[in-house]
Amino acid sequence: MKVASAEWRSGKLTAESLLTAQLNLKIKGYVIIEDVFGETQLKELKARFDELLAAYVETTDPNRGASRYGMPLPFEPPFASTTLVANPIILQVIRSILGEEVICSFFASDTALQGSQYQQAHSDVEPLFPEDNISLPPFCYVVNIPLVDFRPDNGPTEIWPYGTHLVGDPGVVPVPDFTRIKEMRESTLGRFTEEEMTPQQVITPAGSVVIRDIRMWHRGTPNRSAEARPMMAMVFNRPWYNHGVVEIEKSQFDVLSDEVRQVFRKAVLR
Ligand SMILES: O=C(O)CCC(=O)C(=O)O
Repeated sequence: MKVASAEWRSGKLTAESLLTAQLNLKIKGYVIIEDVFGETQLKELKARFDELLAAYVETTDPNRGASRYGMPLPFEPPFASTTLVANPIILQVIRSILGEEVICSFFASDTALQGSQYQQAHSDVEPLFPEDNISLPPFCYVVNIPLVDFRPDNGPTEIWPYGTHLVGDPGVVPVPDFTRIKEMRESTLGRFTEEEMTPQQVITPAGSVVIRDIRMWHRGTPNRSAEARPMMAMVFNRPWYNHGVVEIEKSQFDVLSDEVRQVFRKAVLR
């Protein structure tokens, strides 16, 4: 969805825009907010990201499937800018569903390099009440920030919207062990998700932000281009949900605005 300039200026969506975002998240399981970041900010983010990724790849084996890296990000500039980690519009949307007390509990990235293959479709979390098999209201959102345009050829994320985020049956929700991707893909469920339920590619330009229900089934796809396909990944959740923890240098935390500190109040300070 597009945000009007008056909304960017005031840092607040109108009631109608907010409703659009909420309906997308609740019914489809995701919403894309366009034009959140401009060229200058993107360039700065990408330049620093490329340096970190090059060093990481030197010392680390692929950890999200072949030629894929889940890389932690340092909570410092240019990544830890307020427009990125506590963007007023993004927070307004998330808080309007998860409540004012929302916290950020994950700050990292996912990169598909040339040669990466399909991941098994998966939800990022196990059902919260596995013994009851119930569909629950949203409690946790992933915020993905593409650092390059997501195109059909460079490994865009694929998603199964309109309902997979509401499936609470632990016998059905795919939560793969990434060492068993081949086996999982050959399973009944792996075939079913592809043949009976066609996924959608997230094709969106750099500068947009994808907010998705953490439960929605999704997967990485092959990057057939020569360049890496990086995206930042943050997780925002209701404060009682134990998703993870962000680590922040005390000196970095001390200079954060009150607004940012509020969202990162459960971070571990080093
Ligand atoms: O990189 C992507 O597009 C998705 C990655 C992902 O879902 C994962 O590694 O769990």
